[in-house]
Amino acid sequence: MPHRGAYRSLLGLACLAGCLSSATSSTAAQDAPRPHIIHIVSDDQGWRDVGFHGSPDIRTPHLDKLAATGARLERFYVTPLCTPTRAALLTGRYTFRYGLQSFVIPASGTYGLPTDERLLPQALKDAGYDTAALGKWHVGHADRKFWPLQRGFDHHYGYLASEIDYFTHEVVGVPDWWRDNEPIREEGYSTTLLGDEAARIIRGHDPARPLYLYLAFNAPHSPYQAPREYLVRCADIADPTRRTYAAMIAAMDDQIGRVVEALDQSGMRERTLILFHSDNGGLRNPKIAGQVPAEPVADNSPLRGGKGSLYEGGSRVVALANWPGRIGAGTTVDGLIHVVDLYPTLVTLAGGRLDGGKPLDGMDVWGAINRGGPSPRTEVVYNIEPSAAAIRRGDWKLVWRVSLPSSAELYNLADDPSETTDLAAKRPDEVAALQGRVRELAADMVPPLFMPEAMNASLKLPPAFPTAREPRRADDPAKLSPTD
Ligand SMILES: [Ca+2]
Repeated sequence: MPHRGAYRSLLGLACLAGCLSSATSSTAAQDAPRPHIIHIVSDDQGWRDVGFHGSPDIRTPHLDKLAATGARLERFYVTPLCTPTRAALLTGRYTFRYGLQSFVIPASGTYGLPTDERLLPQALKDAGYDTAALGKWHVGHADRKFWPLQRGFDHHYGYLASEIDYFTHEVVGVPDWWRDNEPIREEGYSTTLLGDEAARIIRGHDPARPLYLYLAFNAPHSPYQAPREYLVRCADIADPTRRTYAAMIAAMDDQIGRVVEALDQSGMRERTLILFHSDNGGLRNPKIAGQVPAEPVADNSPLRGGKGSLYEGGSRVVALANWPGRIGAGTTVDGLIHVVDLYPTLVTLAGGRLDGGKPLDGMDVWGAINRGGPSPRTEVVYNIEPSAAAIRRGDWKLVWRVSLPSSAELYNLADDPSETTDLAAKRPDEVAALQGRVRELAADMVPPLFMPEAMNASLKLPPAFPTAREPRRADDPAKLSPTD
C-alpha cells in the first residue's frame, strides 16, 4: 500500500486534473443557455429492457425516440442498489464516504443521507433554479430532516421509503404518498400520477426560469402491477410476470412521452436537457426483490448479474441524454460516466458553484455527452464496503470479496464485457494494483449506517417459532401426551 502522503499527492494531482477539465468544460458551458433539466430515473430496469437496446418484447417508443434524437450513454454506471445510487446522484460523492454503501434503507430504517452533505438540488437552487422531486426518494424517511423539501427541493410529490404498492401507495401496509411534507390519499396508478404531476408542473412553469425536475419512477420495481390496458397491450408476452413487467415499462414510457409533449407545448423543449437512466440493473436475484417477493424477469444481457451484484449487470445501466441542437442526434457515448458525475456536470451547465460542499468524486463529463468525445473518467468505483469491493481502472476490473473465504476476480472489460473469463491467476500484477487502489480509498470509508441498525432491529424482533399457539398450563394432562 503506498504511503498515505503519496496518496494525498496523487489525489492532489487528480483534483488539479479535474479542475482543469472542469474549467475547460465550464467555458464550453458558458456558450450554452442554462437548460431546464428533466432528470428521469427508472427503478430496477434491465439493460436490455428498452427498445433501443434490442429488446425482443419490451416496447419503449418514446425512450427510443429520445435516444435516436440524442445520445445513448453506453457506459453509464450507477451503484448496484436503490439508496446508494440516489445518494451518489444527489451528492456527487461515492457512498462509502458517508455510510450508505451497504444495502438500502429498509422500511424500518431510521437513518438517512447525512445532512452535512450538500445536494444537487441545493446547488441548483443557489444557481437560481426552481427544483421539484417527484416519485421515489429512498434516502431517508424516518425524520423530516431527511425529506426532499429539507434537502433543496421546492416541491415534492410521491413517496419516501423503499417500495410501494402501485395502486394503494402503501409500503408494508402503511400509506406512503406525500405532497410537500403532508400525507395524502389519492386514487390512481403511481406511474400515471407521477406523469400527471410532471406534465402539470411543466405546463405551469415560467419558461424564463430554469427548472430542475427530478422524476423518479418506481417502475418497473416490484411488486409487479400494471393497469389492464397495458396488460392487454403486452398480451403477446407469454410469461405472465414478464408481461406485467413489460406493461409497467410501457406505462412509464407513455408518461415520458407526455412529459416531452408538455415541454413541446410549453415552448421549453429547445432549452431542455432530458436525462434518463435506471437506478441499478434489472433484478436477477429474488432474494433482493424488496418487501414483495418477485421472480427475476429483467433482462440484462449480455451483461453478467443484476441488481445487487458487483458484476456489470448491477451497475452498467440503460441511459440517454437529449437536448435538441446541443446533443447530436444518434450520438453514442462510449466514455465512462458514473452517476456521481451528474452533480458537477449539471451544476456547471447551470452556471452554479461546485465549491460549496465536500470534495466531489464526480467529474464534469459534458464534453463526452454533447460531442461523444472522450470522458475524463478512467476509474469507476462499483462499491467499497467492509465485505466486498469492485473497481475498474481503464479496461481492468477487480471484483474482490474480502469476507472469508475471500476471492479476487479480474476481468478485461474491453475483451470480455460479459465477465466470463477470470484472469486473476494470469495477471496478479493487475490484481495487486487494483487491490492497492481499493485499500487507498477504503482508508476514508465510513462504517455502513445499515449494519448497527439492522443488528439492533433484528435483536428486538420476536422469536420465530414454527407455529403460534397458547401455552398449556403445567398441570394440563394433555401436556403429558407422549405424542406431543
Ligand atoms: Ca432500484
